[in-house]
Amino acid sequence: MIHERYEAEKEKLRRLIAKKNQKADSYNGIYDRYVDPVVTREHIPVEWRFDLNAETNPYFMERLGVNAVMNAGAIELNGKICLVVRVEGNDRKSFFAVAESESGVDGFRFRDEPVVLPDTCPEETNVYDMRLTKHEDGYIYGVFCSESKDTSVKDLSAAVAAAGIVRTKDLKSWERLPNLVTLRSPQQRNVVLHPEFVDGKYAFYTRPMDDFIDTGSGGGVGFGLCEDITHAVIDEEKMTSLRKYHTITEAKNGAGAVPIRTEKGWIHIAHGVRNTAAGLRYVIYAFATDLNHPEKVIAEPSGLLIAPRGGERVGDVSNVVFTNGAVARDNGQVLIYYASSDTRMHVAETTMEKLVDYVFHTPGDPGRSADCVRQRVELIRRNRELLAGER
Ligand code: M1P
Repeated sequence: MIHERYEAEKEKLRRLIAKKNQKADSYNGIYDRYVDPVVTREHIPVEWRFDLNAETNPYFMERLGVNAVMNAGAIELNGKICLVVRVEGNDRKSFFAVAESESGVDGFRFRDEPVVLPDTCPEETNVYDMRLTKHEDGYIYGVFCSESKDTSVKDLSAAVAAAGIVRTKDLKSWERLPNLVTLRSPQQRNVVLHPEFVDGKYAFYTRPMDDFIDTGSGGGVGFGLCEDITHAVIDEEKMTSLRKYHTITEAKNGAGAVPIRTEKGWIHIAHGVRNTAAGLRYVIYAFATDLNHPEKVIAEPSGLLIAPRGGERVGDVSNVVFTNGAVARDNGQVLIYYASSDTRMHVAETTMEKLVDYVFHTPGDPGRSADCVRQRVELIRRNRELLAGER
């Protein structure tokens, strides 16, 4: 017998999914935020959490709770926006699940069951943060973090991060390929597959790391080529977007969404991390690379694009915004999906034109307070002259 509480919980979920999202009234001219998060733990189907049987679950308890949803890869497929969401159970293990929406800003609904990836790595403890690349070879690739316990040291928390690779055509059946091997970097996280061949090879943005948390000698976002995606091995990693002292990327950075092709260059939306007395602070930033040399940075607007604001600042890992998915639609709309504080998913909406304008016309970071204030005073004076002329 189905528990009487089931319908009430299902109705709550129906109302949540039917709720229209509104643009927030904060303004920066670059993108619009939305009032409500687009996917939260409350969006998880009731059947995924509860045993519905009144006999085996008389109190209608959550038997397999979900703690958070975050860090979703994003893609447009058959006219729908599909997010491959990182769902974290109460047991701290993450898995992937596809949530779909027509609008991309509301109405996200999870498919009937989560993604069950081929279980090919017995030592793999956790999987998370999939980037979805529609590659010109015809596959959709998912590159994600495959985390295992580091058994070579005594520290209970020691772990090893590698880049897992899967491919699909429909986000339903998935083929698992061997993990990426980077010959010169012991660990990898935040790896993104470039959507086009470069010199006839598969190209990856990497994030070389000496350690699971600290990037150590890793200087920023790397870039490497490999011949065969079914046994992906990268030897040399060139550097693209660098970590820099006293910037938003000082502690670390990492590639986020799959780069977006524009007439002027590839636009990258990534994350940067700095350390504070309150812990690490993660923000989202953007830069552009050369169309023919996707590792060569050609435009770097100063500072952050999206920072955690208001309620976004609080969650399981507070003061974090993180992106690993954006969709550029044929009508020019660009949807940037980001998680706040490792807890829920949001969207920021802009257009290709605005994104290009932002990346190529926002001044760069002059690097020192004295130069930054000069930069700002110049802007103010130009504006004052303009205002005086118009009066
Ligand atoms: O907790 C914030 C983020 O931390 C990691 O990012 P990075 O590798 O740059 O430190 C990731 O584990 C990510 O999942 C998480 O959101």
